[in-house]
Amino acid sequence: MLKGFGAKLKALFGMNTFDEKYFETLEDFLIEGDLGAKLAMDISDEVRKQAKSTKPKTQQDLQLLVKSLLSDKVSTFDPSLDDDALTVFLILGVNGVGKTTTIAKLAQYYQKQGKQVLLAAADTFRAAAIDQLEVHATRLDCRIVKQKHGSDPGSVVYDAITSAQARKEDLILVDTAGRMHNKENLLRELSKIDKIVKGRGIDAVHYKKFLVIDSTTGQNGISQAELFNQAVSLDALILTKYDSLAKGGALVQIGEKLHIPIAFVGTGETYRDVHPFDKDEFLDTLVGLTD
Ligand SMILES: Nc1nc2c(ncn2[C@@H]2O[C@H](COP(=O)(O)OP(=O)(O)O)[C@@H](O)[C@H]2O)c(=O)[nH]1
Ligand SMILES: [Mg+2]
Repeated sequence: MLKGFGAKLKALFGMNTFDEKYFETLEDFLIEGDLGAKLAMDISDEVRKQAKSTKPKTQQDLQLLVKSLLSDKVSTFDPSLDDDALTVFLILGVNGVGKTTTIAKLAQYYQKQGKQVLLAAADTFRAAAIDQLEVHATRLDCRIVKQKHGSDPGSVVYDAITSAQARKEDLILVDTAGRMHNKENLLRELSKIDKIVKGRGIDAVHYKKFLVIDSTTGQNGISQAELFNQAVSLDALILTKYDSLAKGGALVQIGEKLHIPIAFVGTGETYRDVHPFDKDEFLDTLVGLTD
């Protein structure tokens, strides 16, 4: 639990005694905060080293020290769009992480910037998935391209790009099926989609692959990111359900292991609840510098 982790760190920093027990407790808290055993050890060793030389005086000095140690592990993805080119965002992730909801939120986010957004219902595996996206499209007054249940996702993407190009729209948000979560399936489906996107003249700058991760799943998110990143090279992560008992520490691990930047954070179920990732704010919360 993220807030609990920050609060624990705070209490620990409050002890202000730098004995062995102190650093062991710090390490335990970092592990509980989902930073993983190795990273937790590295960080607490580094704090131990630096605490000797710099002698942090206040609780806040120590929080800032941990923050600075975590800071180079996490990076931010700039989600701004080009003014005069069509961009395609492929939204990937296992079932239930929040892909479809995030697509609806992002549609509104970019509509508010004056962008023409098109939704592509490429999760053709479940009929309900197409319906769900259509409900959002209607509510958001956003165009949607869909085919019938069971059709080829690549073909939906082809139709969407062709139609967006004809209408000079700005952004296509592609919903995908969560069942693609084994490497072979993923590779097969995505290489087809890749070919279609490139064949329609969309270059790498305007074609981004996002992995949606449910922040409440902690370590699971890391194995998902590893799997997807092996199959396709991910451009950025979107962290959902950050409003619930989030284990944001896993993000630091993903950042360190895979070097994937974070684009957005989802903080609830309404359309407004999506925000570009704010690294400073994220780290402040993680180490308990904010409440
Ligand atoms: N609290 C909260 N719930 C979310 C968030 N994003 C998605 N959800 C919920 O997670 C569930 C699954 O979302 P959905 O978009 O259908 O997941 P998908 O299977 O990946 O497309 C739904 O009940 C959403 O309302 C979020 O940021 N916060
Ligand atoms: Mg979905």
